[in-house]
Amino acid sequence: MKKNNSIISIFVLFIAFSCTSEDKILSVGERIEQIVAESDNPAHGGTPSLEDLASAGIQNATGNQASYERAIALAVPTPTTLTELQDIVNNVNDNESGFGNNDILEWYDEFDVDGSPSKSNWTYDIGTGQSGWGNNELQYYTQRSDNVNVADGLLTISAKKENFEGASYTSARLKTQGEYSFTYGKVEVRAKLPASAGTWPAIWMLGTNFTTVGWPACGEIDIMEQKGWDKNTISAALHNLSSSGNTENTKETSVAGSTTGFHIYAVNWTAEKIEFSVDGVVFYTYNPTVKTNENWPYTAPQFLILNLAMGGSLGGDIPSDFTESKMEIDYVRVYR
Ligand SMILES: [Ca+2]
Repeated sequence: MKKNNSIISIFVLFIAFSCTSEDKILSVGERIEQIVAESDNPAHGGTPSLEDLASAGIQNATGNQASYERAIALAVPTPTTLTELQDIVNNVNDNESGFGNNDILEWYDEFDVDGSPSKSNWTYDIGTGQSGWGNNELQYYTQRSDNVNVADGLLTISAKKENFEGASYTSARLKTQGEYSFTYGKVEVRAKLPASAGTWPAIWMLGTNFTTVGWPACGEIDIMEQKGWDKNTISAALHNLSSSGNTENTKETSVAGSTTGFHIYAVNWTAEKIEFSVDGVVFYTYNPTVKTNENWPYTAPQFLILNLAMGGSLGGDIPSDFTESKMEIDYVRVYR
């Protein structure tokens, strides 16, 4: 906010100077060009601010500032007219009300830069958590390259058998918490799942208010989980105040070759329903007819989590000869 005010101040000074020296005020088109130029790096506190948009003549810029910045920066072609900019703002407004088409790419990681995952996209949960992250999981999560690495266009999360900080296994758990969250949208994750028994891979989301209202009030959306003892099946689930833990809001589907090839695990979240699919085929829709605070906390931002657990309630028994198993992810894309 401080930065935005200073930008406005500079702009006002510029107008004042222009008026006295050349009597020239920026046209709306020039102001939009300036806004677009300032939006080149929106992930790092870029502009435009809501005030900037309003000063350019944009109506109803009532949504989330970061969403406008991302949408303008990602727009192809770059908006250069008031109409184009207004269309983008209108689309963001639709998305944030939950009635958008979820067909415009807003955030993604293609994992095309080797090394550690992008620090501007991902943070980590480290350690064993309380009671094995609530599920009696056996791994110690690290952010070492041994457990999480990007190479050849893929993110690889490797679970290993090794003695580490008192645990017998290591692995990794990445999240976008603090970096990216969204309300309503479509998530697509192209992944190849770990083959070994005893592994429990998960692609899921938690409400950002997790830290204040706790679980399950924050709402959890499980896009893909796979049990350690059935590598031909995956499941999707919802956890909230109406049902959590051994939730009644869950459904399985068979995915032949889930550990030998890549498949696209997706969720389409709108104000009306949450649809889960594999390779474009919807297998579960959650849409309580009467939505309450208990069964539908899904009106607020959620962040993404990718992890590979060992053992625990859904990992089950780990073979004594287990050494290593990995989940590979080609991309994570969010459309709104
Ligand atoms: Ca990739």
